[in-house]
Amino acid sequence: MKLIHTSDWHLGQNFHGYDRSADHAGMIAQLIELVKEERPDALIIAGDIYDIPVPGTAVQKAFAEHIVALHNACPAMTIVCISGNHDSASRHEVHQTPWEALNVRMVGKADMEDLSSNIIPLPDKGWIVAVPYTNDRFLTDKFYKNLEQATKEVTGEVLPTVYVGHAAINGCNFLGHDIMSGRFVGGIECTGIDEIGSIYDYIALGHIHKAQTFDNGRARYSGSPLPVGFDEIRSGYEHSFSIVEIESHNSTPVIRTKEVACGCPLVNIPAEGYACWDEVMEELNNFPADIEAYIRLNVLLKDQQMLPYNKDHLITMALAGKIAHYAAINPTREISGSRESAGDGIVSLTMEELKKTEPLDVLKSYATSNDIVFSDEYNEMFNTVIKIINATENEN
Ligand SMILES: [Mn+2]
Repeated sequence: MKLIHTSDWHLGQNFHGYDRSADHAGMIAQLIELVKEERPDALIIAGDIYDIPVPGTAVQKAFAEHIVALHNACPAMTIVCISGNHDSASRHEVHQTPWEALNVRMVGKADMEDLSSNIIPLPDKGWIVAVPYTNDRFLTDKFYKNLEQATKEVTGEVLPTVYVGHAAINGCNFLGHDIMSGRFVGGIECTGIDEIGSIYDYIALGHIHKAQTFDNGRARYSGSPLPVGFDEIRSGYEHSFSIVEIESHNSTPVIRTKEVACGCPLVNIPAEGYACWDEVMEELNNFPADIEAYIRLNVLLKDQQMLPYNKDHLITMALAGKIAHYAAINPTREISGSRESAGDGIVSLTMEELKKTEPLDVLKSYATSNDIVFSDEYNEMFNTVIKIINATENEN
């Protein structure tokens, strides 16, 4: 069985006010070429097709055209597309029936009473078990066990069997994701790879944007084919499609990757870490006029230092006559004096991140970075304080 595995397209993304549809179309063109070259039995799209649950009609139209073009590139190929946490599960299935006529399986839910759209045969080649993201507590241990049992019965355990999912797996590398935003903190909502089951020869995952293989080569995040944010272009990040070949049931998959070129690249200034405003602006002033890119400025502020009041004007001047696009400033503050003991002295949360973070998580992260064991007693004391504050606020 031969697969092409991709995920996390995030079509329709509003990227700091810019429209990335041309970049997405360029990514799809590269995928079409790959499909023509490889002629796989299946193309797997493991969720986060869209960036938001209700994308604009132009984005939905583009998606339909992309999928039809992929189908036409290799009509014998089955396309399996599950919904991710950014997609609407019910909208994902609206056109399930006409899509089936083009050998495309749109899977938005998993229902133990009817797994007909979840256990998908690839005639004479194998099976694909497709389970979309679900945000309730539905995917329990019991669900996975029952699904594995049903899969054994339907498939007869003869041909290669592939699981497709959109989930965070314990112990994987979250680099580039905002791990303080709550979803991933403390491993909450993470699934153990063992829970999913042992019958599957390959576990094709979406959700985490950093491509990575784990569980002895049996499970993989294909990663986002295009960087979705500026933290996805730090060193160690690669954006690609995965080509997976499975010789027979119970054999180890052989995985290759095909790198994806991004039409309009994302550029951090400086490339790694942060620099003071003057250094950042010097680099921006020297940025080549003929390179199209989205630029984020990573500015290190010291003590009470603020960003210049005329920063927008200064940035506009630095980019005058150039084809690069300014996208965002990512400031961080270095605090000296009383906080010198705080690890490297850099408070790693921006204000935006801090606003989205639970107070308890801020405290826990502070404790961790200072090698303080955060005991249950601290936990209780802090919750008591929060309760008192909330009660006082409600009175006012
Ligand atoms: Mn995603």
